[in-house]
Amino acid sequence: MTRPEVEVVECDVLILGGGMAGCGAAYEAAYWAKPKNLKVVLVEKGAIERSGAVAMGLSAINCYMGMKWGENQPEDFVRYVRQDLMGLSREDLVYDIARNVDSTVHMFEDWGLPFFKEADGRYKREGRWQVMIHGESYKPIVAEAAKKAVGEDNIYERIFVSHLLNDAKDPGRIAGAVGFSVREPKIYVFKAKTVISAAGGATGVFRPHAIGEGLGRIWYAPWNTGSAYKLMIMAGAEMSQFEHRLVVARFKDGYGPVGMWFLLFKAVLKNAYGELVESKWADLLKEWEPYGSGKPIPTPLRNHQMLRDMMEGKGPHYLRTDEALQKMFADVQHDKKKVREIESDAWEDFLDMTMSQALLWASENIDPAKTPSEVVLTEPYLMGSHASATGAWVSGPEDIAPSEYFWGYNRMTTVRGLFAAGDGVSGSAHKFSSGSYTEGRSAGKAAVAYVYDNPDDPNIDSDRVEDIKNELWRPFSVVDDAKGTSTGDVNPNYVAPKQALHRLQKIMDEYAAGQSAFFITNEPTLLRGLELMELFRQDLHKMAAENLHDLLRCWEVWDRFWCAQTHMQHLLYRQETRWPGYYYRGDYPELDEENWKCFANSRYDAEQNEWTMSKKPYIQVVP
Ligand code: SFD
Ligand code: AMP
Repeated sequence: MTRPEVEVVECDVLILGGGMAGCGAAYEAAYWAKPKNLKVVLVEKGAIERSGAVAMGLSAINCYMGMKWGENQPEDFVRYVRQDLMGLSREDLVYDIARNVDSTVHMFEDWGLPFFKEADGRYKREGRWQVMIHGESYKPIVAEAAKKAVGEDNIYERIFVSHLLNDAKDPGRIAGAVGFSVREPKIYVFKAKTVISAAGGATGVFRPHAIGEGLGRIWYAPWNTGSAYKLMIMAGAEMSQFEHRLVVARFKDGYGPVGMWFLLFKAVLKNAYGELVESKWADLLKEWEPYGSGKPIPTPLRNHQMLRDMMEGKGPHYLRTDEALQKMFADVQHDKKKVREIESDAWEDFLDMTMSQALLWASENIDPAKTPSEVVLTEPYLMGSHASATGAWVSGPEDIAPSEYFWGYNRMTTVRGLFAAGDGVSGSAHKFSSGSYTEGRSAGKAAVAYVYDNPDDPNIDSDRVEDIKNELWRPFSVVDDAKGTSTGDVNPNYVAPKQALHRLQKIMDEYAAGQSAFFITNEPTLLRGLELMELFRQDLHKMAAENLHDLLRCWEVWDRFWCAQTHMQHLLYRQETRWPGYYYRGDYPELDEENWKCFANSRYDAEQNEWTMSKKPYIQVVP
């Protein structure tokens, strides 16, 4: 590969990732930036019209209060999230999203997103927090608004951001980022007064169910590789709840979501012998008080019940779509038109969001009204926007954050001028697409305020940039140096990115509580896993790229590697099992409210290659 050309881009606000949070940040930052003519730039590895977790579309907006209809208040939502997360949430952040999310959703409707409506004009509810949309074009609608807000010239697409730049004179402050084009040999150096990390959660860290040709058929977006986290970890930002992860029940092999089936269609989960999993294992919940008896049953505890049933050998487990739909048909007296509508909603759920599930049903001759469908638990994902809370430790909003959670600007990390949003922020689960966008808006507004208060130019260390350039292109020189020693993928002198990915997924699956280990680990297992990770790291410098696509894959492996390392450090640190069904510490199998009802935080020191772990208090904000 030829040596890359370098382009330097200077701006005030730099947004990394044009997904839900990134588009929200762009929309809001552009508004507040106008009075002083500040420049807002957004960088995206794909094309924002169809990038990120919402690329395929969605069939519901899972975070909407409905305050104008008196449906819910922000306080209700905080209590719900607290219960689902088994006690541990940053209630200031959750409240902040809840109080603003409705206005975001109303904007989406103004921009043309079609909603299912009730006769009185309300959004049709799937569940208490979820509203139904015809959402195949959700992402193009949201992206268009972001483009209009910041101007197309300020959107840099097909650029993979790989490094953050700390200020040369003040390393505790952010100065910009570096990325490379996935279309031409070109490196971009972005010099910025403030940066918002909104580059999504991490999939592919653990070995999934489908391997080989099916490798990418997972539930969460396969192209989200944990960049939001890796960038912040390497820049020295404090991370929180990085031991947390999401493991969810999904339709087997197609990975279609189950929410609409549980909540709207009232389908139930039964084992192969017709036993109702939830009631059969109701007593299990008593071991997890005070959360076990709360409502709803926390997502990890629902998993825990299913896992116990699996270990008793009672699978396969089925979501009884057949029973649920037949009951609904009977309720409408088998009126043909109404039956058709119910069937069409059921199929649209997948056609809007996870087409593979609809295709799988068609190819397996499954009519959901006649045949139940298998459900499995996924491999773990690292993300902060679903029933999960992995991410950066950020400052809360000044009017509600307790002093322990406040250091100046809403959603600013512990690195000055570096903000996070969406999957990137920890402790504020259940924000989903609408909450992530809302959080992006908050971060965008606060980032502009930061620039108003800190107008001085950042200082870029040119030696550091030179080092990064060489590091980025290393996978090409590895191939050049190894030319002629062998052919194809198998070469004694290098590792193909896919081989590296498989090796990472195997270590994580076996040592860090993956699905084949039934989500169990302990200290000796984790320590052995960390040894293997260290050996793996040495080999990773031998990753090889023949073209720009390979280069992208190499750097995606590095993202996942750093997420994996940090995840393991956190698993090791928290000496309890707080979220059974997500993971179990075999050596600390119980909840320990006295010692561990707190946040576990980490900071990585890249120069020393050391993690510093600490506890941060949980403070109840909402009674
Ligand atoms: O029910 C770089 N989600 C759902 N949310 C809902 O509100 N309703 C639903 O129905 C949802 N369902 C669902 C969902 C997701 C998926 C995949 C399915 C079903 C199949 C969750 C939301 O989508 C999710 O919470 C938000 O999208 C999170 O927002 P954000 O902004 O944190 O992540 P993103 O949208 O994926 O955007 C990240 C962007 O960063 C880019 N990127 N750019 C530059 N350089 C790099 N190195 C980069 N790395 C990544 C990405 O390309 C992307 O654009 S249900 O099943 O839960
Ligand atoms: P999912 O389709 O599983 O991603 O879930 C969509 C929404 O429904 C999320 O807000 C989930 O928390 C919620 N949900 C899914 N299954 C259940 C369930 N069995 N009980 C309560 N809430 C659920």
